[in-house]
Amino acid sequence: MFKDYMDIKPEVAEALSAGKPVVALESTIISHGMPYPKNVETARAVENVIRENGAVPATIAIIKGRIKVGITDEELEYIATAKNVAKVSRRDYPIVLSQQMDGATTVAGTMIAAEAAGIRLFVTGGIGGVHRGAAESHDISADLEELKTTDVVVVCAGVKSILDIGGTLEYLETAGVPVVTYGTDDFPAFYSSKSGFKAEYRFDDPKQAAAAIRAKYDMGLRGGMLIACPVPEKYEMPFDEMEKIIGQALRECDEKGISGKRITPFILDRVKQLTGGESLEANIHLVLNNADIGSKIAADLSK
Ligand code: PSU
Ligand code: MN
Repeated sequence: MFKDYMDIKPEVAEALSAGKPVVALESTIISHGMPYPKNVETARAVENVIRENGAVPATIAIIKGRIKVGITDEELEYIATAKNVAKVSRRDYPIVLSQQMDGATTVAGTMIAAEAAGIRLFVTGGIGGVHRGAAESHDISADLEELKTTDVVVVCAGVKSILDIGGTLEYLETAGVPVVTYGTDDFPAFYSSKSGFKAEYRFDDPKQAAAAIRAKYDMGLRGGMLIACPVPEKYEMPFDEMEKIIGQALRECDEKGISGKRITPFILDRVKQLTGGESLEANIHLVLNNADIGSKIAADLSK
């Protein structure tokens, strides 16, 4: 059974059985998405924001073949610094678990474990999506398929323009995933608050979000929900400037023949270099903001 592979941290297990709010967090953002030690500092700060709002954080990662739902500070340090940490999406689980490997879970990987643990809401930075040129490369993140089937709400800062944002929104529509912006009509583009696309629906407070999530569960509708929060204005980066930088990083990616699951980490790192670290600051603050909003929604949901 699934739970034979999973260790739920006592604090998380207690909160779940008492019906207290719990917020899941992913670990790919720690191991593959940000450099050390900013990754560890950010992960800690995110957990603190969630606690301040009365919820319990559950960062999900795989350590020596065990799925950890909620990690200790030592485990966080380990996953942030260990060599050969696999990036774990749905297809990676059977091998990583059976071979006792270390793994960092993506959005898809985290949703799978969160659902199994009974956690309904998950906070991250950005999700994977339909890549530019996907008609030829077929590069569409497994995150989208997961949102179609797995019952976990994902709070993010929209979709980065390293992806085909319009294509990603079309895919989510086909998959039957509710996409809702938070406090804005504009669908955010991760580093920027506007992408040029609008979402069909918006929430303006945690209560509205929790009510919609409750309705989804009450109806027994399978699949996730995507709540997109704009990066705080102070840390926002101009969309056009980011388009140029991302374009360059994508060309380099092509020239170097980087493919598959290595694309996203490569681009994130190059964008960080090309913006002189500014994109990393935006990334950190948008995750903190999502954690604030997500944990308030989780708190309302557990009422
Ligand atoms: N976007 C980010 N930071 C990240 C990721 C995406 O800004 O760390 C990670 C997430 O874990 C996401 C994954 O689920 O990349 C998507 O990878 P792929 O495109 O290979 O499915
Ligand atoms: Mn891909």
